[in-house]
Amino acid sequence: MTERIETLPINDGFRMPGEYEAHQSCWLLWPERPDNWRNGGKPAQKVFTEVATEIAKSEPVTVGVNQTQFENARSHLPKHIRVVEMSNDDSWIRDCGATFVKNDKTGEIRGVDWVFNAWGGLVDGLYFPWDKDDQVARKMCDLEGYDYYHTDDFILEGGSIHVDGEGTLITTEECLLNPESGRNFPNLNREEIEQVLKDHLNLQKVIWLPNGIYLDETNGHVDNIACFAKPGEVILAWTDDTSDPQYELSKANLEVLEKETDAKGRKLTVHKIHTPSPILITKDESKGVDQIDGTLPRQEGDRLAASYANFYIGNKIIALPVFNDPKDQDAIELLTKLFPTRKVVPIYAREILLGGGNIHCITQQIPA
Ligand code: KQY
Repeated sequence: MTERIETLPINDGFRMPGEYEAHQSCWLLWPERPDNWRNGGKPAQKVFTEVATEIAKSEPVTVGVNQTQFENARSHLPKHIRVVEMSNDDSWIRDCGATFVKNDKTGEIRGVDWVFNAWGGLVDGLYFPWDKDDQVARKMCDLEGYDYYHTDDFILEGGSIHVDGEGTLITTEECLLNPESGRNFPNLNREEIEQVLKDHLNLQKVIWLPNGIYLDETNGHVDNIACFAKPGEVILAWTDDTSDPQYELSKANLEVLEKETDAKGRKLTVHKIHTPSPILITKDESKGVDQIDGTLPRQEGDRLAASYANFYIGNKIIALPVFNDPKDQDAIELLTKLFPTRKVVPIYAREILLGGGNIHCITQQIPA
């Protein structure tokens, strides 16, 4: 059995690597809940299978699945993908799974098990209960054989942070400093929140973007609006359409990024990745989702939080969500230029988007 460690990663010489550093493997969770995924999760399961299969071409993949779906998941997923029974409330392993840190001197990996409360608990959470999700991080660490740190009362989802691996983290005020989001603020103030992040991920600098993507139900996770392409280079979701509410949100973020320097004192280069045209839930899609008291409803005409920034950086691929939009091609070209050693694999991801997130949100890497 693995052990819970009571010290802090920063004092033990562990840091969170950038996603573009080498991975040992990747984890996903199998989608099924009918009040979030339409038609009993069947269309989403097809896309999750595609994402897992593409990622598995350059790193081992494990998929965690509830007992009742084990046979079904096993029959869909290729043999070389490991399927393990793991109780969960939904399939957002970026958020409920462990964040992994590495000691560069010894090569040792450890997990960080944050408190997960379904994006806001009883205040602003997206479903109840979430106790199975909250155990996922710990179970991943046990199965992989990694000791883990636990934050007793600090709530965090992995999709609300991105690191450059060299001491810098980006996040959003909309999520981490939102007094109505049911997380740590204002019980902890900005400096205290920064300190927990610095202690657990080994950081010297936190960059606060004001906003996430328009109407993101996670309270503006950074992984839907921005990420690092490499140290010193940030990709920012953008639109030139000044009539789109996204314009002001992205502009405010750009102003911060243009003024900021990172932990190493570098000015940041910003690459704009243009959002697709607004994507709305259709009547058919809405009808396919069970309406349950306590779960965020999916209503016809609601705009989805679509963004190309929500991609996964695999060892040899970029798993990129695309939407059959003219901007798909721009995103493919930009990422091909920014990640020259990786193949950009476009995956039609509307079904994941309908569940409230995208490819980055359903994946979690373990560093090599
Ligand atoms: O974007 C994410 N990181 C997760 C989205 C969760 C949506 C739950 N319905």
